[in-house]
Amino acid sequence: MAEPFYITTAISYPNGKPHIGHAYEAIAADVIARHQRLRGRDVRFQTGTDEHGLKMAQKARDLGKTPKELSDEMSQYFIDMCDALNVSYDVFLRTTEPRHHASVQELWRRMEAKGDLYLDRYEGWYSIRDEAYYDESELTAGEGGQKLSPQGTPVEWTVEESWFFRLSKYAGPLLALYRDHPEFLQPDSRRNEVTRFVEGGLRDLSVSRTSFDWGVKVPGSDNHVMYVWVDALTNYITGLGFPDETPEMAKWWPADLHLIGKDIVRFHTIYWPAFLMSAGLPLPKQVFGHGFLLNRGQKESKSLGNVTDPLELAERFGVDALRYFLMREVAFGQDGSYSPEAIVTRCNAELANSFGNLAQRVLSMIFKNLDGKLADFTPAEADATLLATVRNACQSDLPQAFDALDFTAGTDAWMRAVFACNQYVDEQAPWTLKKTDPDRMAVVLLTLFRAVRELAIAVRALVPASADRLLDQMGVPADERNYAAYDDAEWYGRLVSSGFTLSQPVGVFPRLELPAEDA
Ligand code: ME8
Repeated sequence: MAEPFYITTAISYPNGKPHIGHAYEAIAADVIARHQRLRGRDVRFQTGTDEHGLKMAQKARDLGKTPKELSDEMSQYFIDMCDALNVSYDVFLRTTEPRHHASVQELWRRMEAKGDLYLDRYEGWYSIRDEAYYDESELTAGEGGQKLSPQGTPVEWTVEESWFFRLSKYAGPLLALYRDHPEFLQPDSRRNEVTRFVEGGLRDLSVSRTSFDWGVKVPGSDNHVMYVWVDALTNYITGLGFPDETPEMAKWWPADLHLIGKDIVRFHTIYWPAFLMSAGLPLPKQVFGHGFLLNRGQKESKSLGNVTDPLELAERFGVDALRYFLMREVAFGQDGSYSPEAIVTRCNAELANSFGNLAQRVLSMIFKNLDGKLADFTPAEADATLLATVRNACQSDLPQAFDALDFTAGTDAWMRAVFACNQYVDEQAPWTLKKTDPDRMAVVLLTLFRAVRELAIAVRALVPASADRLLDQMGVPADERNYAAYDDAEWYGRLVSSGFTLSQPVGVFPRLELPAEDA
C-alpha cells in the first residue's frame, strides 16, 4: 500500500486579499505534494484560513461587518487563489467551522487534564498585528518612541485575566526534540535560532483573552476566548477529524510536513509541539520555515504602494511560468526577490528557449519527417548515453533533491539534462541526416522523443498543466506520468505497437513579453 504523506501550509489570515507570500507558500506546498504523488505516495494536502482573533474582529468593525461576514467573504479569495494557481489541496479548512471549535476545545480539555492550564493575570507588551506578547528585551524603538515588536509592529502595555499554559515545563523536552530530531525543524539555521531562544528559558504562555469574543470559547470559562494561536495550530488535526478516533487521524497523523514562513517558526516549533506533548499526541515529523519573498528586494506594503496581486502576475505570465519562477529562482529556505523582468528572463531562457524549443523541434520534425509515426529502434552509443544522462537527472537527481526540498539543485539537474539534449541535437544535426541518412535521422528523433517524455514527467510537479499538455500530445497515458512508471524501453515499445501517431504539435511554453509598463 502507498505510504501516506500529509502536508500542510500555514492557514492564512483572511483580513485582506492574498498576497504574493501566500501564493508562494501555496505553490511550494503544491509542488511538494505533487512531487510526492509522482513518487507514488498517498498524499493529503491541507490548507485554509485562520479566521478568529482580534485582528479579524477589528478589521470587520472598521468595515461595518460582522467578523463572520468578513471571513466568509475573504476566505473565498484564498480558495480562488489556490484554484487559480492549480494548487491541488485536498482539504481547505476554515477555523470558524463548528468541527474546528469542537477540536480545539478537546485539545484544551486534554491540556487542562494534564494540569498544564491555570488562571492568572497577564500584563505585558502585546502586538495586535502579531497577536503575540513580547519581552521588553525583544522590542525596538520606532518613530516618536513607539515600541515595536521584532516584526516591526507596534506593541501596547496590556493587562488582563488570562488562562496560562505551563510552557516553561516543556523547555527541556523541546530542547531534547531539536537535539535528537534535527529534521524536526528545518532549515538548520532556523533550528539553531529557536534552540538558542529556548535555551534562554521559556515563560508560561497566556492562552486566553477576555477583551474580545471572536474566537473559540474556553470550556467552562465562557468569558474567555482562546488565544488565536491555540486555535489556529489545532487546524492541522481538526482536518483529520480530531477528537474522534477517525481512520484519517490514524492514517495521516503525525503530519510529514508543516510548511510555513520564517516569521511563524516559533509558534510551530515551540508552542505546537508543547501543546501536543501536553495532550499526549504525536509530534509532526517536520516543520520547514521558508523565506520571505521580496518585491525587487523590498517588503511589500500598502504604504510603499508595491503590493502585487499574485493572480495578476499569473494572468500576465501564465500560472506555470509563475510557479516555475518562484521555485527555481528562490533558494528554498532563504529570502528571494521577484520582478516582472526576472520572471520573463528566467522563463524565456529555460522554459521557452531551452525545454520548450527542444520539445517543439523534436515533435515537429517527427511530425514532418516521419509522418508522426514512431518505430522500434536500437539506440547507438551516443543515443544510449543521452538517454542515460536524462534518466539519471529525471529519475534520481531531481526527485532526490525535491525530497530534500532543494528545488534549486533539482531544477539545475533537470536543466543540465535539457542542455545535454540540445547539444545532442546540434551534434547529430537531424536536418542534415534527413538527406544523408534518413534511418539514422529517425533514430535520433525517436531518441529525443523518449528524452522529452522523461523531461516532461520530471517537471510535472512544477508546471503541471504545461507538462500535461505536452504529454497529451505525446500519447503518454495519464496514469503513466510518474517517476515509478519509468521503464522507458517497455513504455516506448507499447506506444509504438499501439500505432500512436503524432498530430501537428502545439508549443506549450510561449515566449513571454515584458508588459510596456515594466519595460
Ligand atoms: O501567519 N513571503 O497568517 P498570514 C513569503 N494565520 N511568505 C510569506 C510572506 C512573504 N512576503 N508573508 C507572509 C499567519 N508569508 C497565521 C498562520 S498557522 C497555524 C497560522 C507567509 O496570513 C507566512 O510566513 O500572516 C505564513 O506562513 C503564511 O504566509 C500566512 O501568513
